[in-house]
Amino acid sequence: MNDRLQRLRREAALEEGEGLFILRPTNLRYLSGFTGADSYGLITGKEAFFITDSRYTEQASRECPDFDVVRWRDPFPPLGATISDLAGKTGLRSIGFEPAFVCYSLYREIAEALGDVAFVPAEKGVETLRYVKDDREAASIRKAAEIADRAFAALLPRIVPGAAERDLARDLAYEMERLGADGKAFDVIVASGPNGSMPHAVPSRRRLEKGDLITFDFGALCDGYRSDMTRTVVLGRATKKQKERYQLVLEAQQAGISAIRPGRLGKDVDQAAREVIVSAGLGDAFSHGLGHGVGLDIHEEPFMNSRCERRLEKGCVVTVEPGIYLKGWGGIRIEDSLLVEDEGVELLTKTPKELLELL
Ligand SMILES: [Mn+2]
Repeated sequence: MNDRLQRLRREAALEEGEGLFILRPTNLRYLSGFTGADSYGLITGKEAFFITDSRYTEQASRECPDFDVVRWRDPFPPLGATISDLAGKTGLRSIGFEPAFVCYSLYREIAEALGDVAFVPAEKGVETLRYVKDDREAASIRKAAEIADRAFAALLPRIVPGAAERDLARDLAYEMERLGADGKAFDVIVASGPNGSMPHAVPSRRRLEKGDLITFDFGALCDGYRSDMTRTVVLGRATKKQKERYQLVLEAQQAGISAIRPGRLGKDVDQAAREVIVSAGLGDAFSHGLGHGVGLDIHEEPFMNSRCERRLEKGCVVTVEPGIYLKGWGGIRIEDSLLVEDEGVELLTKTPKELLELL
C-alpha cells in the first residue's frame, strides 16, 4: 500500500542486509503519515519499524498502518539497544543515517550499541522522493497558499499609522488559523521602514509611519505542507524612488517566473531574475538566492541560487522572491509560491503585485 516506502527502497538502492534510519521529522511524516514528534523510523528491504515512546504509541498505531510500532524508553531498552535489537532480528549488516540530521551524541550512542553492524551516512534519502510533489501534496500547498492570500486581504485595513509590527504579525498568523490553516508555516516577518533592509527582520515594537515601505513574509500550514509569500506595500503615497525600485523588483520577479520550466537549472532561473536587478546597478542589494523549494519544510531543495545545479521538474513547488535591501532606506521583496507545470507554472499565491499604496 505504501508506495513511498517502495520508492525509498529503490532510490536508496537498499540491498539485502541494509537498513535506513530516519530521524528528520518531515521525512518520517512523509513516509509514515505520523504527525507527532520525537520518533524514528528503521526501514529495511522488507520491514518498516516505527520507534517511539509511550506518549505516541497509540497515535502511531493509528496514523502509520504500514509500520510496526516499536516502543522504547522505560521500561523498554534505550534507543541504541532498541535499534541494535531490530538489526539483529532482521539480519542487518549496515544502517544508513541522515548525515545532516543525526547529532554527534546520538551517532555515538547508536554506533556503540550496534557493535559490528555499520552505522554510516546514507548517500540518498527521503528528500529525493520529496523533490517532486504528487497531486495530493500540491493540493495541500495550494490550500495553504489560498488561505495566506485571504488572510493578507483581511489584514490590509489594519495596516495603518501607529500599528506595531508585532501586532500585525500576530494578527496575520491568527487570520490564517481562523481561515482553516493548521498554523503558520514559519514565524511571520513584518519589517517596516528602515527595518526592511534586513531580509529576515524579526517583528519589533516599531509603529508604522506614513511613507514606510512594509514587507510581510508569511505562509500557512495545511496537512503538514507550507506556503510562502511576500508582499511589500507602502503606507501613504509612494515616492518616485519607491515606485522605481518596486517596479524593478517586480520586473525581476516576473523574469524569474517566466524562466521556469521543467529541465531548467536552478542557477539559470536565478540568473534570469538577477540580471534585471544587476543591470539597474543594484546587484549588491539583492543579497540572497532567488528562491527555494517548499513543501513539508519551509526551505527545501531546490535552493535556486547562482550555484544551483538542480534541474526543475514538473511537480516541483518553488518560491521566486527577489528583493533589494538598502541600509538606512529599507527594503522591497516580492515572493510567490508556484507549481512547475509541463509548460511554465501554476501560480499558487495570487495576491496582486501592483504596488499597493495604503491611503
Ligand atoms: Mn521564501
